[in-house]
Amino acid sequence: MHRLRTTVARLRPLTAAQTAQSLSQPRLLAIERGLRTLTPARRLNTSVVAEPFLNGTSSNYVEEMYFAWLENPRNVHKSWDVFFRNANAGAPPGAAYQSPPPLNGSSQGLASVQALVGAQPNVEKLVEDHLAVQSLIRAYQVRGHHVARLDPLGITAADLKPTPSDIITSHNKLEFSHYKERLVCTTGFYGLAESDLDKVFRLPTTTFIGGSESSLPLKEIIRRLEMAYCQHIGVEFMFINDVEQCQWIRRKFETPGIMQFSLEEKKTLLARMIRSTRFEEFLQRKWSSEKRFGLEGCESLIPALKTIIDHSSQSGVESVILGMPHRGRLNVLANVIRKELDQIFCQFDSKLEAADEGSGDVKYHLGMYHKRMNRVSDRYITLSLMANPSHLEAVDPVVQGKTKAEQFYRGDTEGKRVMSILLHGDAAFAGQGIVYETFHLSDLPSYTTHGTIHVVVNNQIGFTTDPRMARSSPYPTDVARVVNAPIFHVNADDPEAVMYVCKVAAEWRNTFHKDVVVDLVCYRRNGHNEMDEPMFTQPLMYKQIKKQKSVLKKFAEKVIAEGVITTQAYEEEVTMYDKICEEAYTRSKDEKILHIKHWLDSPWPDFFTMEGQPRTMNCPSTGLTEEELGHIGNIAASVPEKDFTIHGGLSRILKGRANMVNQRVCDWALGEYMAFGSLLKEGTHVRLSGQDVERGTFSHRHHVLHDQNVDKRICIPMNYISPDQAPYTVCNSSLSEYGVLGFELGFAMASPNALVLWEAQFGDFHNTAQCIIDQFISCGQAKWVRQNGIVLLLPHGMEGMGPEHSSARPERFLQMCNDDPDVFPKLSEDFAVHQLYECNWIVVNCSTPANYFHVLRRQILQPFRKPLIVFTPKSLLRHPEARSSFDDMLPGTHFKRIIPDNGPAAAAPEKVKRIIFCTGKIYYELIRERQNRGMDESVAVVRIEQLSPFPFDLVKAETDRFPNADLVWCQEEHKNQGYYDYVKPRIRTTIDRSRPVWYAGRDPAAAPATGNKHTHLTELQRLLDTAFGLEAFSGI
Ligand SMILES: Cc1ncc(C[n+]2csc(CCOP(=O)(O)OP(=O)(O)O)c2C)c(N)n1
Repeated sequence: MHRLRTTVARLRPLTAAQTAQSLSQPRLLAIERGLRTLTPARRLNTSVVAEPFLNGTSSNYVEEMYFAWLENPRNVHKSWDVFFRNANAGAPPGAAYQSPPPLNGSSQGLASVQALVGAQPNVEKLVEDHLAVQSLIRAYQVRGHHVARLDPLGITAADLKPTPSDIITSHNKLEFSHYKERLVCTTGFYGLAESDLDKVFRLPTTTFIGGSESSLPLKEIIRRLEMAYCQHIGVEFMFINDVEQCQWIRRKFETPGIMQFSLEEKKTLLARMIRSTRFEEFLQRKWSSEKRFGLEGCESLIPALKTIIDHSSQSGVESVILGMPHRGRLNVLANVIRKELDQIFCQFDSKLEAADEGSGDVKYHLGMYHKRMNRVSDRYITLSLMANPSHLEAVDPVVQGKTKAEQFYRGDTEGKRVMSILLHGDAAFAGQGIVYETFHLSDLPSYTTHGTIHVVVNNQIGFTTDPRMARSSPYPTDVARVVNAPIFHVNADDPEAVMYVCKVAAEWRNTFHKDVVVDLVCYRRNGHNEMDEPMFTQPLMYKQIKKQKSVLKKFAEKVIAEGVITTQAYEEEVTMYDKICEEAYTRSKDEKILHIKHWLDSPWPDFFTMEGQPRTMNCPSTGLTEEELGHIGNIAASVPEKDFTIHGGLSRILKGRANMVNQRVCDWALGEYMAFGSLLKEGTHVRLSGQDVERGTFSHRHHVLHDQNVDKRICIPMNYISPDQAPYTVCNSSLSEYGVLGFELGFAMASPNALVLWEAQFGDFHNTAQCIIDQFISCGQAKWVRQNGIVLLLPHGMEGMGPEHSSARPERFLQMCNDDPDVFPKLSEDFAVHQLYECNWIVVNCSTPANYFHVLRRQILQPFRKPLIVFTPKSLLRHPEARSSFDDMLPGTHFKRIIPDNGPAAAAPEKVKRIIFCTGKIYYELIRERQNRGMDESVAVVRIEQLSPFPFDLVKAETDRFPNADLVWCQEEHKNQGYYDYVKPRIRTTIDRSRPVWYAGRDPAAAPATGNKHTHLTELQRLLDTAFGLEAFSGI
């Protein structure tokens, strides 16, 4: 198309002599992307130059045509194509030329010419034209969204790219007079001519534009395609590799007259637009200098969400879980979730005191849970908006996890009753990797929520950054293409189009149970927040925005003109809503205190008292009977089916387990089995998720047995413990930490009666999920008064494996603990449980399988929920000494916060010269070294198993027991890492600073461990020398 235009533009008169000269020489031909030399392979036959219609002025034109034809026969009109073909085929003078087909579409003239070159004219042309029409239809389906009028401001092509050349490119050309121009463009690509406009073409089965008709004139085909794909909706779906799904979408957008609304629907839409718009205006009037991240410029978000919810409720959805960023959040709370307006307004009152403990959070981060009647479906529906941090998109996997859990507990295996909706900003959707990680969970069996509806508030700016600086993809939504999610772009200034795509999105999810994206292309009327001046950075955009009529105004004018509502009725509706806001404002003045509890997104009503307190402050024994231990142990060692062939190596491992059960001992994996198995038997769901957790990174767990002869035939013995047990879920996850940990956190949020564990492959990999740890796990309760019992299993230990794979960074977790290092707490009988209740999370490093077993069980048997961080061992998994007797797991036994030294040192405590406090695996190195040095009586080694909350009471008991001993903290980690900075001030507070606390461990370092095995061993020996060198600290 462009090529042809260029050629014609260069048309200029030449003399006959010049013409002759130019024809006989190679010439330069300017082509689109630069200048290149072209020597025509074929020469214009001299006899043709003698054609009667050629003369001095037209020959240059002919020449241009000829070169264009040589480049591509489609560059020229069909009649020229035939002419040059005939001429080159040796047609005699005068015979090559045939007059072009008449504009009325008759192809007679052309047919006779084609006969000359031996073709079957009608058939060939017919086939070509039909193929061209098919290509044209397909081009609209594939690329119509490029030219749809998506931007309400009309200042940018929403996808940032120039208009494609293979479809009709002008949206305002639905009148016949414009067809000519478009067909000139189209001709180059498809070979269709203006004369074809009235020709009737058979429609392929891949289009629904015909409605009940199977053929249409080309003119009508184009008109209908433009209506379907190039108006205010841009549909991106042709990348989906499923014919049925593509057909479904085509039917939804192509069927003539499909986008129609009843009078009632239009009235509801208007009412929703009024609420959305007037809510923001009310806030602006009352609190003009408060940040609220208003929705102005995308007011149609509210009817969009309500449409999705209405249609989902009609199809049987009972619970919708939403996650969203700051933009328009208060509006969503007010007009979608239907939080009481006075509760929202009183959040603006800076004088109100907080009723709840903890930090609380700003109003545009709080969550909400609400069950209400849906007026459209006449069914109850629960809506919850998850609380979230400022970190954009971090809530995405959390929403997915909570949704999955709700589906799981309701037995909703297909996602028909519970669904999620995620809202996004355009910059965040494109920029944040967690979006991608979350998409990749969407189709995994243990993580799918059977389709999420994503709604992007695409205001074409991120804070002050333009899209062209914010992303490299054409659309902000391109990330969704990886999971074959259809993407519906829509001009948010057209509320009817918005409503329609939202209806289709809800139907899509209900039909295919797959993700779908609604991209609301809109603008932001104010700055990033209400205080910001957008003209500093986007002057032209904001000049345009200032001129932009509000969407409510435009829509109201439209429906009033259509007679849907009178001006008076419209104004009354507006006044009525303003009055609702005013009355709520007056009521909000009566509020005396702020209750964050009223903003809970995941209440656990049966778990707590009415006041939200634990029902008891006791934690029963976490031990099991001998019989239970034996039974679970036998299951752990068994292969349940006769004809199930397991790997020989695994048979040996299982036999080893059976031997342990006979000997009444547990290794680490068996201790874990006992904990999980017993909880399941007691009715608690257990879910273990993470990379390669089914087998265990260190090949110690083997919770899923694989038949060696039958593909995908597996057995999970843990699910055969007892007929009425709770189900066990163990699932290898995608290779994501941020996404999967967020997901499990969300899963744990749904119910307190589940042990949900996430295991890092190696502990240090948790840092790619740092946002979930920092923003949700460590402080979630403080900010949002909601508890969570998630367990993090973080393999940790210096095994000479290099800087990576060694440290789970205990120092980071300990640094975020909220217990005061300088205050010795008031002791009481139930001190241990109170301490747990007060803390923000529990950090343990167990040295025995029994203690690991107890701490996992305590997680469920304690009367409240706290996150639990467990530094788990690697070499201890198989260490012969790191085994526990069943005696340590029987009824009456508990988790040991510290394990005192009960060896020879304890027999004569006054003779003990040193207490070495330590945690985790270094204990085994210390006791071996102590034995080698014959110092069992002079040095006591005390294990602190629960680092946080710090066992002040028990540490005090140990320091009191050995009054003549000096105190050493020993760790294998570097001094600026590990536990030292956390334990040292707490031990000093415990002993009232009466003795120094010495350090035996590696020197400070930047990396967590050395990459050199020899250095590793030297460092280890040096720290052991220090720990047992009784003179090591004298004179310091
Ligand atoms: C992870 C993260 N990085 C940076 C920020 C700071 N920030 C807050 S809003 C914003 C712009 C977001 O733009 P967009 O996603 O388009 O949403 P909009 O505010 O335009 O609705 C940024 C960068 C943040 N909140 N979270």
